[in-house]
Amino acid sequence: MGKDHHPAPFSHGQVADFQRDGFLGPVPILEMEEVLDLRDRVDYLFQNLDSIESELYEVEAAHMERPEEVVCHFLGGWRVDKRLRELVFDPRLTGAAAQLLEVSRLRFWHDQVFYKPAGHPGVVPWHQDYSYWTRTAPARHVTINILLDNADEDSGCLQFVPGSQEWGLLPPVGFDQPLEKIREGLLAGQEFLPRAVPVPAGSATIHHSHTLHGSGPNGSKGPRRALAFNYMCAETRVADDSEPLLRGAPHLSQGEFVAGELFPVVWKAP
Ligand SMILES: O=C(O)CCC(=O)C(=O)O
Repeated sequence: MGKDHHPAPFSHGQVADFQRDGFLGPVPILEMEEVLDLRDRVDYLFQNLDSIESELYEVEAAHMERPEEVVCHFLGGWRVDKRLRELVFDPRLTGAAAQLLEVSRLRFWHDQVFYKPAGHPGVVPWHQDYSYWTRTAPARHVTINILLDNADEDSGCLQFVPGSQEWGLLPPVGFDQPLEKIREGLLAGQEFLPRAVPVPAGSATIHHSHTLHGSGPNGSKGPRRALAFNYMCAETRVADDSEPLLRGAPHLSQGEFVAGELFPVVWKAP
């Protein structure tokens, strides 16, 4: 895509692949100079989690308790870092998400950072994103996961189970659980045949909200850092208002649109 991005960047074939498999990638998104800048910014956030924690939506609690064991994962970096905030609105991301979701208006849900230091044993257990998002409905969400480092199986690149977006909703899995935890509850016919997707720095994978995905430990000599941007259909509503949608977000009642400053519309059909 590079700088000549188009609002609908994918070919019919790529859209068909996404619909069949539930994911697409690698997709080039960022220039290398942007990657270098973002590495510094993400390192800063990672190294200062204690002081910025209150500005974020969430930091993986098990990581804070056992940082040598559990992968580092936090939500809300866009509220702290200017460049992450700009990326939320970047047409290279929003055009891609809107096309794959087939929406005429796209809304931002939240961002995430996944940080695996060199040689770190932490994994991201197999999960479906929407299993953590049922407080928003309908399920029409998509994730763009951009790598800031070259990722392969050795450094714990993402893996996906093609077709699992059709399996219905599986239970949520804690990020401190074993990689294979979800497999305990799979049904006959839910064939678990994962595909690892190596991705160069600056490129992304994009996945459907119900596609099973996970990633192994980082056995490499360098960090494996990823930025995830989660988008949804602009008509998404609050399905459960018993708790704030995200920490610090203003209260929205059940049935209301998930809207407001924290959930901007980021793309509209021309
Ligand atoms: O980067 C990873 O290993 C996990 C990413 C993930 O779960 C996501 O982007 O939804």
